[in-house]
Amino acid sequence: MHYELEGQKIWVAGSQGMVGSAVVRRLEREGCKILVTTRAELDLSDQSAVFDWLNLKRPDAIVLAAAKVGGILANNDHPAEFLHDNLVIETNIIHGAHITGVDRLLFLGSSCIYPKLAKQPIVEEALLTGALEPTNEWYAIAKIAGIKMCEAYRRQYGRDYISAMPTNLYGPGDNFDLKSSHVLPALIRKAHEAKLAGAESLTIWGTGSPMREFLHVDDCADALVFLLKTYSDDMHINVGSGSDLSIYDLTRLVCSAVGFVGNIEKDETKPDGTPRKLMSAERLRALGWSPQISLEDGIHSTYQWYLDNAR
Ligand code: GFB
Repeated sequence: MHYELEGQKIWVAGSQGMVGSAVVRRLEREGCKILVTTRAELDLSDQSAVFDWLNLKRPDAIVLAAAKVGGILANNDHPAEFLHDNLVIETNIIHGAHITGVDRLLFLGSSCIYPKLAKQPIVEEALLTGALEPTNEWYAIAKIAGIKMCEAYRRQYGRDYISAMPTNLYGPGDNFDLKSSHVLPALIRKAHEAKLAGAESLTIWGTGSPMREFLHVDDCADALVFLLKTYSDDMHINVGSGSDLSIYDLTRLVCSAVGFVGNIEKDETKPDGTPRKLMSAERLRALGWSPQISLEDGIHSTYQWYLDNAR
């Protein structure tokens, strides 16, 4: 399958977010016309506004990177918003795409769609084979609904809608707010602030033993554009780096990149979440894609981005 992007009109929904903006940067090399919207221009939770906008702009394809996202505590504390906001965005855009005749759409899920205790590395077929991780089941259920919508519109209407499941992402444009962020940007900020304060230690959440896989957002965007050009299948596809490490080891890597030499304390009143979620990268590798940015390089460049932009 080859979907030619040159000359096509591609809407990146969520273009102001970390993933959407990386997809825009990557698509700029493809010779396509990129449509973007700000929150003020188009409220993605407003169904009629989304349908009207699609009717007016008539994109050829959509990358659905818009979502309400957050780290373990944000997910745990705001189940209603994580479920509702994501369902609304997905139904508005996927159904809107169908009724306005958009034939190609790439939906972004998440590795948390898989069962909490799935066999590792997690293959795509593990979806819906077991109970979800309770801290993020609301987000996971919304994302599973999005995957199933793509599958349903393929099956019933022959629409070429596909789904990709990125692992834990990080990079430029990330959220560094300590309450709502994911672990990697939180650790960069904690290590940086501890270094400036001359602190003896920094504190991580949980036991430090959960294993996580990380992928730089520019690698993720490259994989998504690759899939947009080459992939057409009912089955969602994992987008990961293929290796993982413990949160404690990640903390040591971040501290070394930032230059913080103090101790690492643990706040075990905070949740660990799922013990491990390493996705199998085999399906995507077999198609000919693999990541280019090592975790060490990615942490260094993201720290630099934080120093230049986010502080
Ligand atoms: O990245 P994170 O928030 O999300 O946390 P999940 C990963 C692990 O890092 C957990 C630990 O075990 C956290 O307890 N951790 C240690 C920290 N220190 C910190 C810290 O300062 N901040 C944060 N945030 N974590 C999310 C899901 O799960 O992953 C979402 O909730 C989504 O739905 C996302 O799927 C990719 O990997 O646990």
